[in-house]
Amino acid sequence: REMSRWNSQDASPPSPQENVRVLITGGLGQLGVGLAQMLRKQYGRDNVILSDIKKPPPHVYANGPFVYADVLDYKHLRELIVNNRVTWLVHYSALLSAVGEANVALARKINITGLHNVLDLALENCLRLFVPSTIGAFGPSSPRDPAPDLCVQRPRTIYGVSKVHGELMGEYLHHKYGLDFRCLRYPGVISVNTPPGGGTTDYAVQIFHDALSTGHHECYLRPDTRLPMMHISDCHRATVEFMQAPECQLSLRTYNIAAMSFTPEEVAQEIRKHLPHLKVTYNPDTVRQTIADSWPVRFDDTNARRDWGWAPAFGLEELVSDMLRSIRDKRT
Ligand code: AKB
Repeated sequence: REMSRWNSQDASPPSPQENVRVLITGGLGQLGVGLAQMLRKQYGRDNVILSDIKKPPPHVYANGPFVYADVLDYKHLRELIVNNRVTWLVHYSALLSAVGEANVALARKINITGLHNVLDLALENCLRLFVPSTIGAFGPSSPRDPAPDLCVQRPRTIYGVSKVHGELMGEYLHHKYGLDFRCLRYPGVISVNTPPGGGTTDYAVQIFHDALSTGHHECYLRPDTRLPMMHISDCHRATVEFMQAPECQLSLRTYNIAAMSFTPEEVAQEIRKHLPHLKVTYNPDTVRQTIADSWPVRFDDTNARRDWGWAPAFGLEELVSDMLRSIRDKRT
């Protein structure tokens, strides 16, 4: 697998007229299905291919193409990209912070080896490549309130280390070979339809389900743990708008995006405006509390706002109303 393919005569970057054909890896995690839905509205159902190593539920098959793809299988991934004339790759396959600490070897394999495969394939096939990064790419020595785009990044989780590695590799290949690498640092993402899997910010999804079912949430973080968060529809819209931004507008290749920051107690208070009887008890677990304490409490996203017009639609109030309404709708 030689990187020099990028310089050969047979590969040229896609022209603006060229059909956008998207492949999403790790498509059955928290973010893939919703992003595919948004992209399909703009580029057509069959031009957005979801992939994962798991068997999807029937509605995923019904809504558009789905293929098996293991990011550790370089040759098969290459075959998919070539046969499907893929032009954009969205690389969602990764182990999140808490689950990564519980299985460092697997996290290293998926988050680093898998990323290397995707970077090589993007170079070789002149793809526009999106790789998400995270608030977890910062650590205890980073400025936390707010964390700017460019600062010290010494994360203490394998997840964070792999994400910093991804940011740096992508930017290196962009500067050296012109890879169209694009990376957003996501806050904790709050969604209804697709649960998060093994993150430190997951409580902020579970608390809504508990509020509507038992009326009691046991939180694994302290009540005053403030973290940046975002509604999933803002996250998808940011991703699509960033992928569509003309290259000449991008002064960076890795941007923070922000929407709101809250603590467990603040989100609980906002939920109590709708459900006054919500009870929250706190039982901090050492692993997730230590991770959260090392992450930014606020994100500075002025560069994203200036360069490509990022603006969130959801604040805490809108997020809480929308989550409660959506969960209720789903149940009826
Ligand atoms: C996690 O908690 O690991 C993720 C993230 C903030 O990247 N949700």
